[in-house]
Amino acid sequence: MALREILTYPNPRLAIPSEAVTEFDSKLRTLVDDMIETMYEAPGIGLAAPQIDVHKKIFVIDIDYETDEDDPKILRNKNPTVFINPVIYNQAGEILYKEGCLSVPGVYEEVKRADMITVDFFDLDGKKHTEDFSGLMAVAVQHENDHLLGRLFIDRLSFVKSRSVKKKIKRELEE
Ligand code: QAP
Ligand code: CO
Repeated sequence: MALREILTYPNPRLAIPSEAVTEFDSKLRTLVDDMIETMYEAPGIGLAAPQIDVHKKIFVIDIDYETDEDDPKILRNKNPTVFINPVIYNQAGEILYKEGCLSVPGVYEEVKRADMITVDFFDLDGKKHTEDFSGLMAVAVQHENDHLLGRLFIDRLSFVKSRSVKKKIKRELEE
């Protein structure tokens, strides 16, 4: 197990579209283990492979875990789901959620997404799953799937808001 470095905006490598996974082997398991470890350490509730500069269609999500009140290093109720080669369809309803992203640290903005989705995806054993998601899990899946397309949540804000958020980040990096 190893921690991987997380790319941050405006790194242009975050815009590279990911390719499908073809080999369900031990190398894939090690990569996913590292992604899960990196997500919990951050800490975050989702991480996509391109965020650690691996441009493959993989993301991990865990919206269930909790950190110990006394020792934030202790995590309880871990329940990570691994999504490989996901395809989202049957998008319905609307949900507004104030999103953040480990690749855009310190920025939180409301994004409108579908509130009900169906997702086809593969697990580490290469087994196909079809599952429905709503609420925070639907938001997380759409957010992470955007990473596989080379898109960030700050690309989904209004034209004016998106431009001002990006300018602010770049300005703060120059200081
Ligand atoms: C994506 O986001 C997501 O700015 C996962 O300083 C977002 O884990 C899924 C984080 C919204 C569902 C709803 C962000 C940590 C973590 C920061 C994250 C930060 C530290 C973001
Ligand atoms: Co993100």
